[in-house]
Amino acid sequence: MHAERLTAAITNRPGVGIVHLGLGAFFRAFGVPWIAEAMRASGGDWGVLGVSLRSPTVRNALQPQGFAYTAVELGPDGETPVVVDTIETMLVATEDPDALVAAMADPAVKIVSLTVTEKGYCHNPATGRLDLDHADIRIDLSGEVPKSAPGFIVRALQARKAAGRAPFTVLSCDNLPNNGRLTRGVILDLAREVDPGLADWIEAEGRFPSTMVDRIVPATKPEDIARVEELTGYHDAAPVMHEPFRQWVIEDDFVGGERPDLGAVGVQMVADVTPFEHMKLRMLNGTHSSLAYLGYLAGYETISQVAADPVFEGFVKRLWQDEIIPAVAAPPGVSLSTYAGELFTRYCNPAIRHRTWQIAMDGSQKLPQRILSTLEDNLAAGRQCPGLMLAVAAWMRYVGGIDEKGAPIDVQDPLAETLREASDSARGADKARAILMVREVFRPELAEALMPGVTAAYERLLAVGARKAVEELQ
Ligand code: CS2
Repeated sequence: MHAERLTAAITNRPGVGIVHLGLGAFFRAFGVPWIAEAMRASGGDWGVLGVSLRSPTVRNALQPQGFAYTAVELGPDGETPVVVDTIETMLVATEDPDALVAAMADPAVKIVSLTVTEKGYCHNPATGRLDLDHADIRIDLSGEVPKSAPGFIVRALQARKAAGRAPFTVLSCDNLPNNGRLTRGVILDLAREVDPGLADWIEAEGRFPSTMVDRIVPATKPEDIARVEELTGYHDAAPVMHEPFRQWVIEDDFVGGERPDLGAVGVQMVADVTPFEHMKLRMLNGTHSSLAYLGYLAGYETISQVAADPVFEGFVKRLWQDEIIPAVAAPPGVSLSTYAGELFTRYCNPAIRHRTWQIAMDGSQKLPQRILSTLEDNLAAGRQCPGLMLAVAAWMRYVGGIDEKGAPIDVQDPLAETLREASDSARGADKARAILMVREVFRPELAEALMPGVTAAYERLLAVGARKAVEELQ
């Protein structure tokens, strides 16, 4: 049955209404199934055209399966596989950039959604503005064909304007603060370089609703593919594994009001997403990153292993209670301590093998909204934050590239080289001072305010190691 659904030529497919840039495991386990549910509930042509901006891997895996795949929910009651068949087709931007621009300019497309990760917006993490010196943006501005996600969006909007069509709604689904506003700023900055008239048109007609997205979806591992085959009897080359929990909060501000009926299937359509997104970025992603760096240094492979260590359990609970909740305004009707308790239960799910190394990736792009903004608010209010300082120090130790046993760390970060050079330029806790000078991450005033606490925490990491340094805080 499962195999038949996966391989059957799917008839009565809806037309493409959404182009999704950066179709990875997260959106296939989150947005695509949710859009499918909305179409089942209320109809509409909201089929998804998926885009890989660089690598053909996902397209190559999905094409022979008619772009259908298995999403497996890993819950307390076991594994539940579901077939998702809402992806109409996929394009790889590097193979045929013109086809992608044409697809985005098609009048049937009403929404361009994105999960391109923090670095895909080509902005400066410390300021949130487009980085005009970014290598991909330079190509967007000088080359025949665009390279970056903002580059494709601007080019396609230009084509729509020239054809007298309305713009599409740009729906960012990445973990960035005010992701809609940030995307709008980046797109307008780029459009203004291309043609001020285009920028004015986007400013007036374009819509960039902010969103909060939440579901833990670890990268699919080879053993997951084998497990899905065991479970379903079918070899799916690209299944996705996810937790049961999901939450999607979207500002209801779409061009012409055109969107799938997501509100009918549990998506929260709101006027202002800010309190939800603050809560999630600071409480979930902030502790995820803290546990990832400290846990990695302590020798743990996954978040559930870290959470099972009582020392880390005490640490993260105190972090929420003493340092994060005081810096978060609760969304209407939400109890932040209940939310923290639910997060801890999610982290403990042993079926979710979410590697500390995966979460540790791209820290230079993640830290500002996950940890530094909370620290800033606490410092301004005169609140101590030894736990968050230790987390920042652990990140610094991590990007130094050598673990506590002297083994190299595979640091994945667009600023990896800069950070490594800063770390290598000094000795002992002076390494922390040197990294605080990296202006893409720390504004000067913030660096100064963090200096005493972060260097002291870094010293403890050097002296006693991550686990003991965490224990000392209890
Ligand atoms: C994680 C997120 O990898 C990471 O940085 O913190 O992907 C996290 O799992 C999601 O935001 C959960 O919604």
